[in-house]
Amino acid sequence: MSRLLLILLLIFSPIASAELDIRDPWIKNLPPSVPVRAGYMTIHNPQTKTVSIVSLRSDAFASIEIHQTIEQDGMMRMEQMSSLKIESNSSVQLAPGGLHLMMMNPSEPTQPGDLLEIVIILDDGSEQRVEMQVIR
Ligand SMILES: [Cu+2]
Repeated sequence: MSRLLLILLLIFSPIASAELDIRDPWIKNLPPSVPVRAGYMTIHNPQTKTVSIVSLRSDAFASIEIHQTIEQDGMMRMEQMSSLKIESNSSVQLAPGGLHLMMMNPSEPTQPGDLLEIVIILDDGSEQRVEMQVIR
């Protein structure tokens, strides 16, 4: 009986699993006077096809953009990206100083320890929920 269950789990678990494998999703906390937060995570694509993140949303923020950090004339500045492509069997890291989520106008003041849910929308129309932890 348990062996049959194991076989069933092995057969069906890939279907039930999320398209992207999200690791260490976190948001840098800032005082309420600052109207944006930056969000970070490592995104792994375990699939055999390239997947793109085309938009994001959350009840906790007015809007969420994907930003990259670029150096121009010796100055670092941020630029919005229309989508974020993750190749098959590879990872993209969102980290301080590089790619990040720019999360606009929190609906409530954020505090370290808060868990805020966001929804990632992929180019095939599917959605994936991610809980991000606010860290000091
Ligand atoms: Cu930004």
